Amino acid sequence: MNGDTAIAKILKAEGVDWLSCFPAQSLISAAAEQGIRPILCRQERAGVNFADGFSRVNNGSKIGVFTMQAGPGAENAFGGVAQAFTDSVPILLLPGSAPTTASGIHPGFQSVDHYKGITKWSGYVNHASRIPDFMRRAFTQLKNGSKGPVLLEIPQDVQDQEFPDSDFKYEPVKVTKSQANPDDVRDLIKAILAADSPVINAGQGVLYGVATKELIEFAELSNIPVMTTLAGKSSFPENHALSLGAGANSGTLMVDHFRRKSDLIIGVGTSFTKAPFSTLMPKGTPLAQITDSPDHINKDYKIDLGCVGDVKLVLRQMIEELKRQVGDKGITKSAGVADEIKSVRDEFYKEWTPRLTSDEIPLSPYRVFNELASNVNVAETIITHDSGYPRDQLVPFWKPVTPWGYMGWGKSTQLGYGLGLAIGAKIAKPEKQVINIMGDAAFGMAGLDIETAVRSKIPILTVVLNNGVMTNYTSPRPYLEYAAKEWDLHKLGGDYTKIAEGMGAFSKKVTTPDEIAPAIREAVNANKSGQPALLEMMTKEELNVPKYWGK
Ligand SMILES: Cc1ncc(C[n+]2csc(CCOP(=O)(O)OP(=O)(O)O)c2C)c(N)n1
Ligand SMILES: [Mg+2]
Repeated sequence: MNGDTAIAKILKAEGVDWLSCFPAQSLISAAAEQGIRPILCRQERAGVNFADGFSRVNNGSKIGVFTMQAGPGAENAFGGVAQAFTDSVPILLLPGSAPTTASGIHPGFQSVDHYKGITKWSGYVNHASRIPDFMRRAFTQLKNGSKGPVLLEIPQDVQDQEFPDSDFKYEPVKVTKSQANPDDVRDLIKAILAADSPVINAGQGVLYGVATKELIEFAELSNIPVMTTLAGKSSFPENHALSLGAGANSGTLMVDHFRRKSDLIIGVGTSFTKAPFSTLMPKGTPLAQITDSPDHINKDYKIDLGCVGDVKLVLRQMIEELKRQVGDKGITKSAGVADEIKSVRDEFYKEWTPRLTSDEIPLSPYRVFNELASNVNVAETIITHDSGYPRDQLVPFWKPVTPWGYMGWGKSTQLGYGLGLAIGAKIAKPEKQVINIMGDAAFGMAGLDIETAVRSKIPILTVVLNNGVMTNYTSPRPYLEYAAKEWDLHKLGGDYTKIAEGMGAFSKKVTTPDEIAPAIREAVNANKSGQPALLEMMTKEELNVPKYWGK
């Protein structure tokens, strides 16, 4: 067999049943011959984003794969891979490469070198018979330990190279997991019992570790309120009495109230990464951390108590240890905590309900989100934001109740990423209503891949908040202040309803509040009939976001 067939057979063996791609790349046909559906994107960054969204909502148990040509294809995918790297998403990248006889010479783009800084692991395959070994290494990196993109650079002559069928042996990689040191778990539980106001901060490790059930059990047993990180949003149901919602750049008053008074913050499945879109932990509050990677401990914060192991297994250990120390009924001392959360939540909604129910024209983005939540089945929805104000405004108010009901992202936050994520999520979970919310600048970066969704019958709903500007890029923020005054540099134009229609999507422009709900219902029906949809909400530039920290 040749190299391409070997790769395709291995992908199939690893459970890959579709391939995100852009030609010229001979692997695409070879994969299709093995029954792997190719989905062709309009540009490589988006193609990488499809693979990314797919891996996410599959908890990394199924891997999104992207393949592209040598040179421009490999170069143009860079942004998507960088974003997946910052968010630690396991995806497999298979760029083409110059023939082995021409590699390593300017101006050839040597992916294995250039991608080194934004992949968890990368390899260069110089002989077709080595493909099974390299693919085994790649899938081992993808499935085990901390997550991240993995790249295998395979030159065209190696893709074409024949080798004996008898040299082809491949068994899918098994996932290996470990528990934490029992002494660490004992000390953690002792510290939790000694604390007056502990708070759990749940990260995306809970989602990837499929540990929501265990997290709920532990939170209930210990009566500890749960906030999530941005990437961890939806790892704990936000309709639960112990839920505080998410803390990102913006977040809820409940997160602020409890993080301020906490005397122990327990990070579960989080790297505790300091980033512009994560909530800073209060200075001086002791931190405990449960993570599958020792590299996370003491990375950005001093960690007082660490437990390294698979999050689900460690939570089980914690449940057992808590019962051992206090009995099967758990803790009763902080019985009033749910009431306290409720009263802060009431205060939070008292402050924001006028915006969530606003009749303003142009529309308030908050009203749009509120109408969305009332007109879709939240439990059967996967939603994601885009960068800019759509993220900061959606995160505090969308209340996911199932794992991956919200795809939170953004260590880096590339405009337009949410559209590709939504497409990947819909490929993974066709039965779900998948929605991406994007600003008008974000649309400009990625909007043409709606045509991919149409052509490939991936019916997602895109909501564009068209406020005609990049919010807050003029005064009081300094980025464009003078340039905006002189040149209107923050203003954008475009009729996104017409553009979407031109790509074959259902589309509608919404200008008044009473039109929002019927338009959502029409769009959802279009999705149900297999057609992607775009709703262009004519919104105002809304500067207010719930952000209590830093005040
Ligand atoms: C690729 C990329 N370039 C620049 C930025 C910085 N950035 C963040 S939000 C934003 C403007 C977003 O405007 P829009 O999409 O219209 O959303 P709005 O905030 O107006 O609702 C910019 C330029 C980015 N996130 N990504
Ligand atoms: Mg805008």
